Amino acid sequence: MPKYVYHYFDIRGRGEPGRMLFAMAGIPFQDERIPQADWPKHKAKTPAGSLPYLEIDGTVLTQSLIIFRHLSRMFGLDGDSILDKSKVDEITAYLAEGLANVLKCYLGPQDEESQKTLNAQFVDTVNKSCKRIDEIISTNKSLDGWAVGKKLTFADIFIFEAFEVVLQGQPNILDKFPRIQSIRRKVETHSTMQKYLTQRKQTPF
Ligand SMILES: N[C@@H](CCC(=O)N[C@@H](CS)C(=O)NCC(=O)O)C(=O)O
Repeated sequence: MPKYVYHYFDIRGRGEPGRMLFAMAGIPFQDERIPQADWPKHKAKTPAGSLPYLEIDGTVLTQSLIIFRHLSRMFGLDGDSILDKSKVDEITAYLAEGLANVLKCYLGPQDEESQKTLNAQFVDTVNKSCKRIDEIISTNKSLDGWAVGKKLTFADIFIFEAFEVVLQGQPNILDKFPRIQSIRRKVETHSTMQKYLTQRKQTPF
């Protein structure tokens, strides 16, 4: 296995699904957590001026979704057939969009007016995303209860983590989506994930 160094802030935020992929696959990696306060002195030295980025034996990958896709492929968590892989990608794209809008609420301007606009934007994106993700899950003919195909993929991991952040702000957002809730419970109670989730560093988001 290559030597992996994963650079992100000391939060779950946009980067956590990468850490969860390593945990699910049982692959060791160096978890570099940059304190927010130190970011200005690090930024110019990073490959893209933003986080996360991943070093693989010294070769750099940027863009969270590309990093997640790479690790999913490496660890066999990207879906079996070509069509399944694309469904995993589709779900991932919706979740990333929703998560980016939630993070704007946490990391963007905190005044009341901006928060109102950002919140409305995030609720709208998440509702649309849930509807489409739910449709994809409902077309899975396998009875194993995962989002795509017969076994756990990155789509399930990301469904768990993205909504973990979303539910903090909108606790009822999944009430109309029992299939999504069921997948989140399956991930949460999966032995490897359960162990990771109880041991991972606790951060506000
Ligand atoms: N499209 C990029 C966006 C990365 C991004 O904006 N990361 C944020 C943290 S979640 C960041 O580095 N912010 C600090 C900055 O841009 O100076 C990705 O998905 O990796």
